[in-house]
Amino acid sequence: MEEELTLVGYWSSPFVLRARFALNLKGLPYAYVEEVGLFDGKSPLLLASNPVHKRVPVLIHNGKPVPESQLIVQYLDEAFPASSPRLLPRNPHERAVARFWASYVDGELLSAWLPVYGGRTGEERAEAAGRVGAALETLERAFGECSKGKGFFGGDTVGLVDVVLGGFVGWLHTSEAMCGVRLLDAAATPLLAAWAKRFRALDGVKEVMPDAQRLLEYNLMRRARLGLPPTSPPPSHHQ
Ligand SMILES: N[C@@H](CCC(=O)N[C@@H](CS)C(=O)NCC(=O)O)C(=O)O
Repeated sequence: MEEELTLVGYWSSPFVLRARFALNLKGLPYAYVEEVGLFDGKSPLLLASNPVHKRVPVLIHNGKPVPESQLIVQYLDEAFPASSPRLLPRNPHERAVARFWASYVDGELLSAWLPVYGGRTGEERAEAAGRVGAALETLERAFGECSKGKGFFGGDTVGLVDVVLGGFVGWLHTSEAMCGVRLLDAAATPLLAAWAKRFRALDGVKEVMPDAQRLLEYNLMRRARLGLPPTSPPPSHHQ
């Protein structure tokens, strides 16, 4: 049977990027549909395929929708077991460990990150960046354990945690311009800084990784629409 894969997405979304990375790295052909009205009137396709949360990404496989980025990544691994790389380890304990760190990214890292670009004051954003830094230090230790001295959380090849954290790499690299704090910095988290460089250079990743300047412009536009002042780093936090 011919497989039909469609991804409904939005270019700047770290969650959509995860799904794109997984599809691209596995070499699965898919149609990409940009949800142009994500913040101003969602498309009938999005409303029908994710009626509960109405958010991107949604993967539609042979007409059946799968919402939620982490579920999509895991679904692709299960639905296309012959497509490498396998993103989830075969060993049940290693698989549980990978899921733990993937869920840590959406819990600790994401909740700390949101005020870095959505915070009202420079101080608020810099304080949030400090919390992101602490979460990244924890992930630095996780990288040491999961990668076993190889290049990725998944070992020699990319795995679930690489793809999940990888969705944030483009945004994390904008932190200095947003709040004056450099994140994914070799001085603080050398393993993660090197990993981020390695990850964003991969075929299948580099083509869809959003450009930092475009993200900054997008963030300014979103902030203006939400009535928030523009981001300019407080001078005391310049590095
Ligand atoms: N937990 C979801 C989060 C998805 C999400 O927040 N998507 C945002 C774009 S970054 C969205 O669709 N926002 C539109 C809205 O909330 O109305 C996932 O992992 O897929």
